[in-house]
Amino acid sequence: MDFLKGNKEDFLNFLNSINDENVAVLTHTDLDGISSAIFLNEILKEKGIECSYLNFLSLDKGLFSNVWGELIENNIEKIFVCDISADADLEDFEKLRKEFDVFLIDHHPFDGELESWKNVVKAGSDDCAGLMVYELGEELFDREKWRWLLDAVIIADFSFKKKENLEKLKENYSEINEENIFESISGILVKKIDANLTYFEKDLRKVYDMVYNKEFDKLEETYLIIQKEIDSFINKFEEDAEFFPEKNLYIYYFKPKFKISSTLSTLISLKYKTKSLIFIVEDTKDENYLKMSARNQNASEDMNKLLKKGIEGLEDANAGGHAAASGARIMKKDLDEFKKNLLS
Ligand SMILES: [Mn+2]
Repeated sequence: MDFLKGNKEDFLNFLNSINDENVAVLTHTDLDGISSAIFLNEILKEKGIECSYLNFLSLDKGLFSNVWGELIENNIEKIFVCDISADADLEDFEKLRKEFDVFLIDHHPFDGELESWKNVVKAGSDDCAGLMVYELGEELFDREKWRWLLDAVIIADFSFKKKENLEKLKENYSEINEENIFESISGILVKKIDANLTYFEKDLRKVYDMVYNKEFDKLEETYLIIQKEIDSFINKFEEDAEFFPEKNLYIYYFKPKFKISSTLSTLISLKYKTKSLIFIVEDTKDENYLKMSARNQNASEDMNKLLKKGIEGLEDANAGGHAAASGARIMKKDLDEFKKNLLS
C-alpha cells in the first residue's frame, strides 16, 4: 500500500517508544474503526503492551474533549487514534497532541496542515484504516488468523473500489465482483455486523467484543431482530402510509425502535419506483423535530423541489438533496402545515 504521509517505520518507532506508559486506542464507530482497533490490539499484545483504554468516537466537534476525563483517570500517556479524520475538530486534536503522545492512522482526506506533523500515517480514502493497520503491523501479528476480518472491512468500507483491494478479495473469493460482493460469506458478515452497530450504537464495545471473539451466532441474533423490524415496516407500509393520488405520493410516518429509516426508504422505494415517497421519523437527537427522507427512484418528480415546497414558511426547517433522493428536517408541530404545502 502507498501511504500519502508517514510510513511503517514511523509506526514501529512509536510502538517501540512505549515502555510502561498506559496506552489508549481511540477509534471510529464503524467496522473500519473496530477492525483497526482489533488489529492494533493484537499487535500491542505481541509486544507485551496492554491497552488500558478503548473508546469509539464519532466525527463530531469536541470528540476528544468528550473522553478527556477518562484518559486522565486511566493515566493515559500514549494514544493511537484510528480511522478518525483530525479535521473533524482540528483544534481539539491539537489540544490532544499537546497533552498526550499521539499516533494517528487514518485515511480521510486531509488538508495541508498535517504536512509538518509527526506521528501521522495517512492513506488515500480507498484504503481503509483496517487495511492500513494490518499492513503497518504485518510482521508483528498472526495475519492469517485475522484474514477474515480484513476481507470484511475491505467490503464494509467499499475499499474494493480500488482494483488492488478487489484483487486481494479474489484470493479468497475468485468469483467476487462489485455486484455479488455483499452475498459473499464476508459480505453477509458485514451486513450482520452493521445491524449490530445499529442495535448497540450506545455500547459499541459489545460489538467490538463479539467481532473480536468471533461470536457469529450472537451477531446473527441481532441481525435477525433488525431484519424483522425492517420487514414489519415494509409489510405495514401499504396499510399505514397515506397515499395522495393527485400527487402520486406516499407519506409514511413510522416509529422504528432502531435507526433503520435509510435502509427502509431504499428498500421500499425500489418496490415503488414510479411513486414519490416521503418517510418521516422522529429526530432521535431532539424530539421536537421530525426527519424525513424523500425518494423517487425514477426521478419522475424532483424530490428536492418537493421538500423545499413543503418547508416553505416553516420555522427552523431545512431541506436539500437530489431529484431522486432528498432529505428535510422540520419541527414536529409543523407537520400539518408541511403536508398542506406539499399538496397545494
Ligand atoms: Mn474508515
